[in-house]
Amino acid sequence: MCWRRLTWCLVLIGLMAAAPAAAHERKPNAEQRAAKRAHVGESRTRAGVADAVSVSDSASIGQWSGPFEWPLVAIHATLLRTGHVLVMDDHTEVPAGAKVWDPVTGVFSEVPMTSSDLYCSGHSALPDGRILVTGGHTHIYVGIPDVTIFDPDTRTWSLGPPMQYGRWYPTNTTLRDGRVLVLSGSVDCAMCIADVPELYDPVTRAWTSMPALRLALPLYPHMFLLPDGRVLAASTQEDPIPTLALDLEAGAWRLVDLAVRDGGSSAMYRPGKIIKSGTARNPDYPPGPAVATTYVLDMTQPSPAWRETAPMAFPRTQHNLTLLPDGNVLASGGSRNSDVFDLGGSVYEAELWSPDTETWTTVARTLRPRLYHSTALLLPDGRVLTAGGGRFGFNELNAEVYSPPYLFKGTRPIITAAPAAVHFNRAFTVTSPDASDIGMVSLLRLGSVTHAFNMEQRFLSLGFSAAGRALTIHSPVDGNSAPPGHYMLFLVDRRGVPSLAAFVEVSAEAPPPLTVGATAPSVGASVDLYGIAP
Ligand SMILES: [Cu+2]
Repeated sequence: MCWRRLTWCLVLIGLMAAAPAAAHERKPNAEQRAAKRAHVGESRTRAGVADAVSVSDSASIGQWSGPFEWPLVAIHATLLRTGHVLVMDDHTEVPAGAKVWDPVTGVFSEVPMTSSDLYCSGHSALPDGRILVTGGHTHIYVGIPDVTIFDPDTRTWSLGPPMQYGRWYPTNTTLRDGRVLVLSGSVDCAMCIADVPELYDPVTRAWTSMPALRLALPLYPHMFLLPDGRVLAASTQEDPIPTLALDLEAGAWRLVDLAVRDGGSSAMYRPGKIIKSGTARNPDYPPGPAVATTYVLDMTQPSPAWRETAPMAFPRTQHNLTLLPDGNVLASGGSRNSDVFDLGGSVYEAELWSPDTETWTTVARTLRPRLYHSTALLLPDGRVLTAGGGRFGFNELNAEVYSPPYLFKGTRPIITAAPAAVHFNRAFTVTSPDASDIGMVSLLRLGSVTHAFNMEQRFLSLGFSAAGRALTIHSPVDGNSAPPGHYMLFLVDRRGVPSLAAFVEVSAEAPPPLTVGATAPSVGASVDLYGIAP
């Protein structure tokens, strides 16, 4: 742990002095009661996606269902390899505040967790599908070093070996061999960033600290494992930053793009290609307006730099970007300003981004705001769950589910058989009566989302050929393209209509060793992470 550089500390102290007090402890119970009264719908969702089609509009703008009353604020949401969703709230508000939601039946199961408050933790899936939760909450800006693991089969929690540092708002990034890199998070004050990266090995159940790579990234950095094995820091939850990449094998941070481009949410929409849009904003800062700007970065180019593309139709902060099986990106929720108490700033319209045209299209509106602490998650049936928002600001004890336009364009292709597991860089077979009509085979890692960033989602379009009812598909070449673990495989027809997902475990026959270099870090003398002159 260290204090951030003095200039940054002074700026933040100034901001904090003007910020609303007791950010994560506010309990607007009257608002919660009002929210319950305002909610319509039912407490269970149905699996059907086409049973309420409202004719032609839905084929162009999609359709929202809900809101459905929920028993907790979905601050954290993770798709499990069982097809269920692990949801977590602030445990001080909802004792043992974790539940599992079944998207097919709409039923919640209790999965009590009482040894730590996992609010504002990091989370990701281990290669076997268990969920690794790092850090959590004791107080605003005070993290815990706890490591908590959820088993989706037994629906039980266990404690792993603790990290060296307490972390509140950390980011987990799964690496090519299934190890998990954990970065950032507050230790015990607003300026006390856990700047030493830590690496968890699920085989040895041991942590490795990497003090030579220390870097005080702002909270919840948007990290991406690139196809070449580097780990990109594209932006963060709270502040714009210059763009850096961590080369673990060389043991160095390298500057990618010195230009500070804002991004409130980010996603890797193709291997090595990142989109970010809107405004990064810590809601503890004084409120400010959001922007609609959108940038893309192609890390497969020799000299990558952010390139501005057409903006969203609406300024947003605290929105979510969700990768879809047809390769497009959904922006949902967020606010025109960072005042979490101003529901008037809510953006209800969703937008779809096409990587082909690099433009946004406004689609259907939600009924509820999705502001700070809201989540969005791709489900195995191709719909997108949005839920939560609150526990600082208005508590949204409800969820809505979006059916994108592709679910209103006719019959869905069918997967009749798919392997449960594949190894890297192999051909495998999926059978479908629609094989001759398939235009894309997409593979999406199961999402794990909180604080406007999905730490796990990634999209791959797999090479394939069709013969009769068989599709011969080429698996991801290695763990840098697709870290070992569980994925949703979709067949997408030539109209862009996806099948239901088949769950596929992707792994190496023998995991390649990942060596971590011991040389000193090299961030670059001219780099100022926070845009503040030294
Ligand atoms: Cu939080």
